[in-house]
Amino acid sequence: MTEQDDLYAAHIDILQQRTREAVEREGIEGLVIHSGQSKRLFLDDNHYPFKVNPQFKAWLPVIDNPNCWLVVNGIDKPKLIFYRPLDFWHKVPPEPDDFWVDCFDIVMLKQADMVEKHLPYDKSGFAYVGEYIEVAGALGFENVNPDRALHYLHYHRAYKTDYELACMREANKVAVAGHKAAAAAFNAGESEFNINLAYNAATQQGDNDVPYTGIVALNEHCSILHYMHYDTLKPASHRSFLIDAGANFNGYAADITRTYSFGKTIFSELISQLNSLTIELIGQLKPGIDYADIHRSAHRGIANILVNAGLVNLSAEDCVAQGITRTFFPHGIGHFLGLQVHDVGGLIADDRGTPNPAPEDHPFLRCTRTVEARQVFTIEPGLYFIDSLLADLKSSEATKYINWDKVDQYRPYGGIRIEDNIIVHRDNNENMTRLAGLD
Ligand SMILES: [Mn+2]
Repeated sequence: MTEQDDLYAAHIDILQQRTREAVEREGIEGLVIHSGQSKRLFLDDNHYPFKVNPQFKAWLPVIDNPNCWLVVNGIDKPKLIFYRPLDFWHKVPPEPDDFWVDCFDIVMLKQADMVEKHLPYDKSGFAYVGEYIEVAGALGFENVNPDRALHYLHYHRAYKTDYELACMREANKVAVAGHKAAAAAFNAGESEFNINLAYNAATQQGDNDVPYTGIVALNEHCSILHYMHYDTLKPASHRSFLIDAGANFNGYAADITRTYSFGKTIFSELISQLNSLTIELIGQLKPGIDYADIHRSAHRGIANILVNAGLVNLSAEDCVAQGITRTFFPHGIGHFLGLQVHDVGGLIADDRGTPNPAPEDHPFLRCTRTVEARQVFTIEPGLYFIDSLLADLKSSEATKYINWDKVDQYRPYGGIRIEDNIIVHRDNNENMTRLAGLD
């Protein structure tokens, strides 16, 4: 057995225990987990890129194969129904022969609509877990995506197994190679489109392979939080570059952001201060604290930077109290990371799914959990010059505290975000992004 085999076998043991508890709470015998289906475009014969059910890829690193099924009850060896059609039009997945195969009883499925004979005969004891409710109905499942079981699985998914942590370290290494190539392309004066190509080439992952659409923004575009356009034209000058881009390893995500200045400018000093804040906030992560406290702490840090840069004529404390930091930092400080880039379970208080929503004054925060060992977070403070939010600030009472000439000097740079991926251990934090060699 290799180390990977050991880690993976232990991962499956933990999923089995969680499944056992989830099905007992639901009062059923087991779960039937559907990988998904290929979705056709309206009035067309082409298909959308396939995105696997995360509950399926939690079990095995098969992320590109629709019409597969898992039958699990937490006791018996999991049964995998593996789709392998006779098809000369498309690439057929190879016969399973990877490190994970020994953990499953595998049966092959040649035709998607012939799955019935491989599923439990009496469906009343099983719940369907997947997106295709009409398929579940046609197969005779009455219990679909049961809340109690899913809440239990989602809550506990926050505690990553050693196998999952190993996958996430690898995803960070792949993404870091992409970030380095992208920074070089920016310094060479490339367009957003070509910078993205450089990222894809270095990661060997295409736009449909990465866990989310990468943000590759030059100059003012850095102020658009979810800028998902790749401009093919080079701008007249390169001032700033924000890249929020990840990578996928065995179905697990990396989610990294960096911001660069072209040469030494007033903006590079701001980047360096935000970088220090990122490191400081990561240092505050530890078991027992409330993740939302890191978010509040980030607002104090942003206030300090705004005051030091002469953007706001107030004490840092008053800057936060007046709500001014929310103009410059309008998103959450981070989120769980794992099988999904914004991993589930961040806004529930317990494994029954009791809601624990974001605080009213910080509605975009994606995690309110108590920080514990084995959780993986992003920490991603930002500082932006967003025209619409600045206009609101200008027309508010607080306008008198703002040094608008200074604000205008920074607007052409757009904004900054710096995001690392952190494993919280009992005694220390592991910054996977920095350890993979990205400053
Ligand atoms: Mn993120």
